[in-house]
Amino acid sequence: MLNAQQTIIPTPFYSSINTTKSYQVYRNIPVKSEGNISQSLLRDMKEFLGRKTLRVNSIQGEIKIELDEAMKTPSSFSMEVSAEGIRISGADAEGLYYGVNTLKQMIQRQKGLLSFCTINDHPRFAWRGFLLDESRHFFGKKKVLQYLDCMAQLKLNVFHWHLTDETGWRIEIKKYPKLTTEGAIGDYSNPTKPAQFYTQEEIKEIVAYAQARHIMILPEFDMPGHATSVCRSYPQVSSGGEGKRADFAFQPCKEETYELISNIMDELFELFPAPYIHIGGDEVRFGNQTWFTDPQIQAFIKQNDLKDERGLEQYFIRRIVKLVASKGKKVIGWDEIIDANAPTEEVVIMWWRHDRKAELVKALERGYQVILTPRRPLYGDFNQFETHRLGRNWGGYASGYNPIASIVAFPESIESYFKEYEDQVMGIQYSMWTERIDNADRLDYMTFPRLVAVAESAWASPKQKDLSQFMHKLYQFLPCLDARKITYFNPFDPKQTPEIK
Ligand code: TNX
Repeated sequence: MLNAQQTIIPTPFYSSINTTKSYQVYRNIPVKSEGNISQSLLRDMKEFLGRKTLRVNSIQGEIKIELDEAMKTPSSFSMEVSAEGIRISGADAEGLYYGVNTLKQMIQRQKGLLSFCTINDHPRFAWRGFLLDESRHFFGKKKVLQYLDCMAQLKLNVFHWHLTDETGWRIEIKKYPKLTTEGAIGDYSNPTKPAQFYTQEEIKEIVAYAQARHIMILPEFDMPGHATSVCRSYPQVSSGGEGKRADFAFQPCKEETYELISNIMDELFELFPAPYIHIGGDEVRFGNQTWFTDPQIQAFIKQNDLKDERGLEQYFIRRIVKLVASKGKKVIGWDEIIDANAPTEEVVIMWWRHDRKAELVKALERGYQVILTPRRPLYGDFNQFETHRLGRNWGGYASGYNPIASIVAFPESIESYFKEYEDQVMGIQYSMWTERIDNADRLDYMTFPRLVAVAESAWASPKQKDLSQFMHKLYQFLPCLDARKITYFNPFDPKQTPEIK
């Protein structure tokens, strides 16, 4: 008989097992609750028991689900399997949700025959994220809902939705209809593809679906660079670079620009209840050449004592941070925004440039909260095996890819950089950029099963992490992906699944 550490993904913080005694769950087991428990959670548990291939029999004991306010760790739960049945205690709604989720995994894996055991569990990180880029290629509602289900099963809790970028604007904004009638046309493979985007009604439905699974949706509105799709739709706010990168950046010296951004944010904040908005802030220098020559912009830099174009970029970021704060939210931005020196209470840094550890250290030293999503090992558009050629790599195919093992080893692999600042590390995120991913099968293939390893690193305590045990559990988990009809790379037989195009 296996204990919870050996069967559950992600690995629980603590479990002890008595292998000589077990409790059989039958379909007709009563489900009881104590404290303020969500009705949908109870309904869900009952439905699960009814749906499964469990037998009906005369039973002893019950499943008891209770809120225990004495439990202090957020999102924590405990579970006890004994002759009396199963008791799940949760510190809060998330804890209860994860407790029920864990019990479902156990019943499924062990066909309802559970060894007596005790589990005490809580996440290592509060931020357990997954980014999906739907600007470069659009995958649509059905795919997003399926991924939210997978995330919930893996105890991931933030869906970072990259809905705006150079290629396309993917969300209906009532005040600026051209964002979708024009800005949503085309994708990375086909610039004339008819407009693809989410209506506000669809967004509301997806946000509610995520909320029911304790997943926060973080919208991203990329600025001042990567703003081509907005700038082409509303040229009065546009500036930018040369050639392909014309219209890449907002015109940072016009009041009209800030008005447009503010109005768009008002609609976004109506749709997304998250306390944060991601404002991008990356790679501005890729397409802001006109900032260096436009007389109006040059005069503005002088008038405002901004030193240079980089100073202007930082001015823009500080202004947006203030704007967002005035609307009661906080900003998250890519690590380029550290130097804007915006207040640490109002900004969270997402560190992505794995080759610039100094930026991570700088953010921590300056007191920012940080989320870790370095290209290596956490970008999903990177290859996952040495023979693969269609994804990105860094420094050569032989070693520049992101294998599962490197994800399981993260973030301990870089812990010397944040050791003294653990409290400021909110968590980790897998980021799925889609320039090179133009269909759902390839999206699945690049996401799975690596996302399972991300869940392990985001949830499990470092003391519990063990690569060979994880791989053993992953092998058992693959049928769950089959059941969901998800295409995946098989790390146990890499040659058998050729690289999916
Ligand atoms: C860098 S992540 C980007 C993205 C690309 C990604 C591709 C970031 C802040 N900028 O715009 O999609 O690399 O790997």
